[in-house]
Amino acid sequence: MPTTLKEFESVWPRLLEDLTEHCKAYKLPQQSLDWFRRQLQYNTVGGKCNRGMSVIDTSALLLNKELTEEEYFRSAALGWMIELLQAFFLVSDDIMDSSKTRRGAPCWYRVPEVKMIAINDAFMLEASIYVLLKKHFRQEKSYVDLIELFHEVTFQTELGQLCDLLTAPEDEVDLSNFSLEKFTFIVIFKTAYYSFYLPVALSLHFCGFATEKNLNTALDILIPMGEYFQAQDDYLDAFADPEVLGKIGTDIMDNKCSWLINQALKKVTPEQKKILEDNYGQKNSEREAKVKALYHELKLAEFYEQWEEERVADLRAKIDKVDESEGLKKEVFETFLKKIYKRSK
Ligand code: DMA
Ligand code: MG
Ligand code: MG
Ligand code: MG
Repeated sequence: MPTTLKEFESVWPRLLEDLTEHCKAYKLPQQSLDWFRRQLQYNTVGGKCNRGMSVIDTSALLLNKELTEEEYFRSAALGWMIELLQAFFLVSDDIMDSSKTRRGAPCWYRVPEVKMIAINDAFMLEASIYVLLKKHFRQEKSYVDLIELFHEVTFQTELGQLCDLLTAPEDEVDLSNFSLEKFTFIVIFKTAYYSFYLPVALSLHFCGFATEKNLNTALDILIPMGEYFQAQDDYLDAFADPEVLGKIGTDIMDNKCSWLINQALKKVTPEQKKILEDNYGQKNSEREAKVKALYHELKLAEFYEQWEEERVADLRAKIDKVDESEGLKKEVFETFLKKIYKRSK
């Protein structure tokens, strides 16, 4: 049985207490401690937690048994470290993308008393990973591998964010800057490594199955899966109901090299291209609406649905070929794919 959000969330208070104790040892003034606890809660808890929970589900599948209480706690702790990493990226991403809402609430930097303190808060979310990793995994043979994995995946994500931001300058809209090649680099680096490869790689280390072959197989499937997931994120940015999605899309106004604009550019007539040139990347909701209307005219939603079926068929074919001889299981990837196929949030 896959774990539930309720079970996963029940582990969080213990980790919050670990972080609190660490600060108390430094005699951190009460006001700062209260702030740190509040922002940890605000930014880390309340999401879908698919990334975090998949460390637990993957571990149960790899070990082929129900996890003991101790194993559950430890794999959940690794899962929460991914959620902390995600919180660090999201708090920063929302500042850089001028976003308004996240998980149905104001983005942290938009809470009136927070503003740019959010920058330091983001750093502290990241640093918390290594406090917890040291406390709970210091004695493991895999400790250095786990640290290196978090460091490398963080660097990869930051490369993706860099390319995402540089491809979307605020003051200069030049649609010829976009291409599917750039899109592919951006989404693999900013999303696929930390959202898809990281949970499975952590679980492989945790279970003692982190052979080179297994890690490579994981990369080979999870990077394209993450690519598909971020194309979905880009599609939902324009087409989903913000109430359901929990965030208001900003990609058109932010001049992003998204999946939709790249597909639109392949389909437009010269007249339609002019509409994009005049209206894309402007902080103006009427212009944004014109771009969305063109997306509808180009039938991008229907095209997306068809594209999704092809991607999923490719992924299923890849999963089918997984070599299970070193302890990896096809089911790990099947479960992952099931969670994101046709998602609406
Ligand atoms: C997501 O990019 C990538 C990271 C590292 C947060 P995004 O800006 O499309 O995410 P969202 O749509 O959630 O703001
Ligand atoms: Mg964003
Ligand atoms: Mg972004
Ligand atoms: Mg997005």
